[in-house]
Amino acid sequence: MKTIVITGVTGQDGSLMADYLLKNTEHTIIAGVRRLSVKNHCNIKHLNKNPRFKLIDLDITDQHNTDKVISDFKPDYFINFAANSFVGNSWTQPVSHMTTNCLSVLYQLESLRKIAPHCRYYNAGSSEEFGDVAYTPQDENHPLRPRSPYAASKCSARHLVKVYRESYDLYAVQGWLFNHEGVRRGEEFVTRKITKNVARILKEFETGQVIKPLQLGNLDAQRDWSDAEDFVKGVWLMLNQERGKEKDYVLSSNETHSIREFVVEAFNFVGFHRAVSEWRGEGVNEKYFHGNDCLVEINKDFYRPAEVDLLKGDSTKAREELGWEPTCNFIQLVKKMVDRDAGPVMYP
Ligand code: NDP
Ligand code: GDR
Repeated sequence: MKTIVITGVTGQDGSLMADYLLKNTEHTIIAGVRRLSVKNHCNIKHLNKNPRFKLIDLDITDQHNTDKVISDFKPDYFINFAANSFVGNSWTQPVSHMTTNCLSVLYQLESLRKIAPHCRYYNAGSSEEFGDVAYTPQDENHPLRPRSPYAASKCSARHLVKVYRESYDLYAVQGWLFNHEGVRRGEEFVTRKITKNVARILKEFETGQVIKPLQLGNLDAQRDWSDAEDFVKGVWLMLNQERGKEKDYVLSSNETHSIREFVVEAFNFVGFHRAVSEWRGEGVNEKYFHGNDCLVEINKDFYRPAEVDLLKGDSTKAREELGWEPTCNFIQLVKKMVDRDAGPVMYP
């Protein structure tokens, strides 16, 4: 039985990783949470009484706190999912992104090097590191070309992980995970924002209220979306490679879809069928209509100062070398999220 520290456990990936490990291993989870004035433990409240799930205070930007946790528990695995993870916010809080997503990684690596060098370490890397992409699909050899302070912080962390792996023979890896979503996704990310608003608009339509259109930014950005539940398995496989041969891998669906496609499919599932709905207008004046009802409009406040236009991964290596395989495709993912937010009953 091993001891595993997971950070970011109140978020999507950390909570799913805790569920996955509690179900599939006998290990004990030390779950780091930071103190907030109002608790946001909805993703982990079902684990409250599990004797193998122990909550501890861990703000990853506090070096002393990090040292103390690593010293107290001398973990076998340390999985760092905690981050300032919203790209759109990284232009207004760049220092916070760099501190949380990069400097904290350095605290963890330094602490592990000194106190628990046997520990296997994972830091959450991102397809955002590929940025203004040089080629498609993006694989492990793609250059790092960040387009946001968030992406720059993840690239910097990646360099640190590599340096510590090579300098101190630590087992330290950082995957490149393409977008992964699900019913625990935060509501400001575009997929969940869409499915939550589809549910609201359906209700307004059914009850004869005036429909308040969903407001979005750049509809033409393309993303490689997967189910987060598939990805935590991939992370665990990355953490359990043969010692000395550990590598960083891309996890992706190997497909790409635009925000526009996600919108169409999500509305289609609740009965605003694509056959009787249409996009009208151009640029900031573009709108999505179902008959005379406007469902979506553009608000340029959601445009970003610099955009990552196209992400499409190539996870061949992870599939061949780790034996990892995603189980949920794009349409199944949209349906799963719409079903959760709008209910499974299709509007005729
Ligand atoms: P979420 O935004 O859902 O979760 C982020 C977590 O980090 C929350 O639990 C948050 O805690 C915690 N956190 C933030 N700051 C601190 C801090 N100073 N100390 C302790 N905890 C903190 O992110 P995801 O689960 O979606 O992503 C997990 C990781 O994977 C992140 O590093 C993200 O950047 C990366 N990633 C995600 C992808 C995705 O598509 N989901 C793709 C590629 C990479 P609190 O609840 O207190 O705010
Ligand atoms: P992303 O996810 O930036 O890819 O980062 P997000 O869902 O925020 O944006 C995806 C794309 O949608 C466009 N977009 C909008 N985005 C949001 N949030 N809100 C809108 O209204 C909107 N309209 C259009 C964006 O411009 C963008 O092109 C996620 C995070 O989980 C990161 O932590 C992770 O590293 C990457 O995925 C891989």
